[in-house]
Amino acid sequence: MSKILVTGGAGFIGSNFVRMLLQGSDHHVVNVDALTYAGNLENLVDCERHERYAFVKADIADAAAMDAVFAARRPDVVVHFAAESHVDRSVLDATAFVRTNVIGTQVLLDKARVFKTQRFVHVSTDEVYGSLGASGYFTEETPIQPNSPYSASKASSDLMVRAAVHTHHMDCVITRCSNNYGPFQFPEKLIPLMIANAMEGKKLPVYGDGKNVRDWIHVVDHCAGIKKAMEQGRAGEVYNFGGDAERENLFVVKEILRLLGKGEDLIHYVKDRPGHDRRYAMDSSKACATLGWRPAHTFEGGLRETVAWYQQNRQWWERVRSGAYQDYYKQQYGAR
Ligand code: NAD
Ligand code: TDX
Repeated sequence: MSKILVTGGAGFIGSNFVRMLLQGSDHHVVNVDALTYAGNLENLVDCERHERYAFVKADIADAAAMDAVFAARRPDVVVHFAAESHVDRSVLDATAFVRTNVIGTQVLLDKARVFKTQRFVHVSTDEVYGSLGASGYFTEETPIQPNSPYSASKASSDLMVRAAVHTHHMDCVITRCSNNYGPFQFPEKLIPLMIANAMEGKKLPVYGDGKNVRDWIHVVDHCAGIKKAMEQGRAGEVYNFGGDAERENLFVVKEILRLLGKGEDLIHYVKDRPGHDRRYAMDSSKACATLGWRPAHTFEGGLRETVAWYQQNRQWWERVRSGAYQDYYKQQYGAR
């Protein structure tokens, strides 16, 4: 039994990971999250009264606040999810991306070193490798060539983690994963946006020609990989996780419409994203061979399950879209 400090646990992947730890281990979990627009404590309603769970509202880029958290909680392990995560927002303004993703990571590394945290798991992305042509895969040896302000900030944080390993001999592991989908994903990302828009009979905005390719992985498979990397990963190593599910965006959108019984006339081609990466595809063979990990979901099965979740949890995403979810923290924890 360890004390795990999870950053960004009120977000999409972090909340799924917190739930996995509470249900599938005897670890204690401290969730540190600033509750930006992407942080939603309604993602953890079923966990908030768990005896091994605690929530702290704090900003990872605030060194004094992190000092207080580490001094009070003395975590054995940090699993670091907190980030600005949406590429389109980074195109409009990269300031918060540099602050949270780069400075926030450096602050956490500093505190983990001072307070002798045993292990630091840094959750990163395939986007640090840049964009692929029609063939080939990203391996852990692929050079870092980020193209968006988001991926540049994530790559910078990866390099700070690498430096902490080499300079300070810290026990850090970096995970890099492809595009996640599943329950509790904020409806600004492709899959939940398209599901929610289709359910409301709104247009589905497809960027460019819709032929960009992403390698889709169910969030639970990603979380299982992070848990394995946390438990068995070797210090200083990078582990790639992908879903073995490369699909063109247009295919994904049409599949969502089919599952919802809606017509393709809702598809609306819009101006392309500036600097839009064409294709991502992960080679996860290292994680399969050394961690005994593999994705359990097929894309078709995972998408069907996910569409059903958004149908059954309409109130969850309607409260996100209306902004009502932001009142939840005040109601549950008081005005702090
Ligand atoms: P998300 O945007 O849903 O959640 C991010 C969380 O971090 C939110 O709860 C937010 O409140 C919190 N946060 C933001 N700034 C903070 C700060 N300064 N201090 C404390 N908390 C802060 O993101 P996600 O999709 O769950 O992604 C989680 C991590 O996984 C990120 O590091 C992202 O780069 C990485 N990742 C995401 C994907 C994906 O497909 N979503 C794929 C690979 C890697
Ligand atoms: O409205 C849209 N229309 C559209 O065509 C949106 C939001 C997206 N797209 C396209 C852009 C991409 O080719 O769909 C694809 C997926 O877009 P996003 O969901 O924004 O994801 P992406 O940009 O690929 O980045 C995601 O995967 C890697 C996450 O947001 C990152 O946090 C993660 O690191």
